[in-house]
Amino acid sequence: MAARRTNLGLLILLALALLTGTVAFGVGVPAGRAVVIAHGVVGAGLVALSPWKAAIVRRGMRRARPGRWASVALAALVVATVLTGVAHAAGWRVLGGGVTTMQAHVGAALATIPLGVWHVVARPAPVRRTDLSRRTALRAGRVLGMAGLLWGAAEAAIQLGSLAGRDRRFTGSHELGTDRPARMPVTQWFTDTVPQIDGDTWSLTITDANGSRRVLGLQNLEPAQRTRATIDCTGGWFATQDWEGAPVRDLVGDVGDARSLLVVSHTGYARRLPLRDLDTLLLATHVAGSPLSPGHGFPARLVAPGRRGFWWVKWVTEIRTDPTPWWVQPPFPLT
Ligand code: HEM
Ligand code: HEM
Ligand SMILES: Nc1nc2c(c(=O)[nH]1)N[C@H]1C(S)=C(S)[C@@H](COP(=O)(O)O)O[C@H]1N2
Ligand SMILES: [Mo]
Repeated sequence: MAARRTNLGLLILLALALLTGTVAFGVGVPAGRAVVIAHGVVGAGLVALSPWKAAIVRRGMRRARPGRWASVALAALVVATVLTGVAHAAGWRVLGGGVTTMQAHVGAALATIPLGVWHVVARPAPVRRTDLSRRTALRAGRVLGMAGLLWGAAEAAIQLGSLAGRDRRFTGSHELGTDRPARMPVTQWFTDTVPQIDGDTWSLTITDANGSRRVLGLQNLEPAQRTRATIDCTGGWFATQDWEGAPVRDLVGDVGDARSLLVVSHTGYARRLPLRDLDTLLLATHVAGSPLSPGHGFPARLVAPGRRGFWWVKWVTEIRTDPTPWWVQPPFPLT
């Protein structure tokens, strides 16, 4: 295979890996499984192209151009990304030092972006008209076929070898602490720390579509509904629990023409949810029959079935119904 075409193939695969990986992070319902599988196949495609790239690398290293060590650093990061991806899939949930394998995977993947951009600018592989040929299509098909086989072989090894990763969810996450909330990790997105909140003085402010406000205390929140739902953290674990609390529908009052629900934490952390979720949302005060622990959101946290963990706002102090569309926010939290 021509070097230029190999490099173009790598460029496409790298871009697709970053894209599908990011989308996989948003997956909360089984239909998203396709994206997660596609992500694995794209990663395998990089591995499938590596014998051809190895020849390019040898030639490039002999030329000894300035910046070649930056290319080597890029290679190290891509290898680390693939290895942590496969390790996570196989069941190696925690890498060490409090860092999950999935966190390391995403960290290494994001670090490839600046080096990758530099590499492509410094060592371009221009696209030619003749690249749009039957031959290229056949070769691309062959690489995809190899990638599929590689991915299938890895998945078969995980299943047949009975590795810990065999029971992972459609998001790739591993089960941890189902029906035993005390075994569930206490997880913050980036910067939050667990606040100590006094249940007697805590209050919840609810603003409806007309702007009228109500303030509730913990004694006003009847655990009237039980919902069995799965929290699935992008850190790579999930747990299914019986959550009890107040249906958010019963709390918010008049929704009028509102489009979203802003749920704000005592810590300032917040997510905006589409109003169509209203009937499934629960403001939980209890889990598995006991009040929430401080780490898991005492006195009240959002339960958002079908959504990834970062939507499950802990230590809720405010719920606001308003006309802003839910997507007017960063796709992932920033704090
Ligand atoms: C998985 C992603 C990639 C990795 C890990 C990687 C790594 C490397 C390494 C280690 C070298 C040898 C050192 C050097 O010449 O700087 C190299 C050379 C090179 N790379 Fe990449 N590369 C990747 C993707 C790409 C892409 C996307 C392009 C272009 C679109 C590209 C174009 C080149 C070129 C033209 C050379 C020089 C070959 C020569 O001098 O004969 N590479 N790459
Ligand atoms: C350079 C970019 C990336 C590469 C080469 C890459 C590669 C891989 C590979 C090879 C796997 C193992 C798949 C399997 O064996 O099933 C994997 C898994 C995974 N990656 Fe990535 N990845 C990249 C970026 C990302 C990003 C940016 C994210 C999220 C923001 C992400 C999220 C995931 C997830 C959730 C899994 C688990 C899937 C499963 O267990 O089946 N990846 N990745
Ligand atoms: N206030 C607040 N709520 C939050 C977060 C946070 O950082 N701050 N992290 C979210 C993320 S990423 C996850 S996975 C879940 C984790 O819930 P747990 O700690 O009860 O397991 O809480 C969510 N709610
Ligand atoms: Mo999370």
